Amino acid sequence: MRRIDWSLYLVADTEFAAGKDLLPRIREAVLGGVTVVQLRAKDLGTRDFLELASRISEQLGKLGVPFLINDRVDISLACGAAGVHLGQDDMPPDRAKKLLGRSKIIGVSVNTLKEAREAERLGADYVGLGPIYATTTKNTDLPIVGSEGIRRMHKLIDIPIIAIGGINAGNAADVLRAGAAGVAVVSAILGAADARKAAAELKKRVLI
Ligand code: TZP
Ligand code: MG
Repeated sequence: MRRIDWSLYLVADTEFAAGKDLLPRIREAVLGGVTVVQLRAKDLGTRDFLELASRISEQLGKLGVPFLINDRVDISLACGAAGVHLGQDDMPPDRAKKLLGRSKIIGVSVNTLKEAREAERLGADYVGLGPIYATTTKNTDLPIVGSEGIRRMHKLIDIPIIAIGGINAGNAADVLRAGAAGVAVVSAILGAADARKAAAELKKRVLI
């Protein structure tokens, strides 16, 4: 796997962005400083998901930013993405790696140290740890991790920790100081009127 700059990770969520065109927003966000993009499309069928993923993949290829697909190994392969982001109920990372090959990136969502250790053992390249703070973007009853939870995990696992959930320009620096390799956001960028400006504002706080 090539070296990735995890510092500002945009989760491009089609449900959150409903009614708005994601492509120009993603482009603006990258121009503002986003370093990784994941497409999360829980509301799209396979055909629409693949069509959108292919357009984003082409755009991000030109911009030189790695592109990951949420949940779907098949869509990741079909659109030529850099990898996949898997939840606890999705395909285990070792099986996904077998299908995708060693050069592709595999991320796993975790909420506990046990889940993070298991993801690392099974060959995940990074973990997405959350929710760090309260968020209304994702319906979840998982416990809040907080910056202390990042700090504890950082001591015990070797793969990068990407923090997610309720992160904005006001708390991003705390998250990085606790040991996260980057911050992942939905609303802090996609909910802003100006995605480029919002990304640039976050970027200033996550530069180490
Ligand atoms: N996973 C854990 S929290 C979350 C996801 C996808 C939502 C993050 O959204 P926001 O708007 O950055 O809090
Ligand atoms: Mg999933």
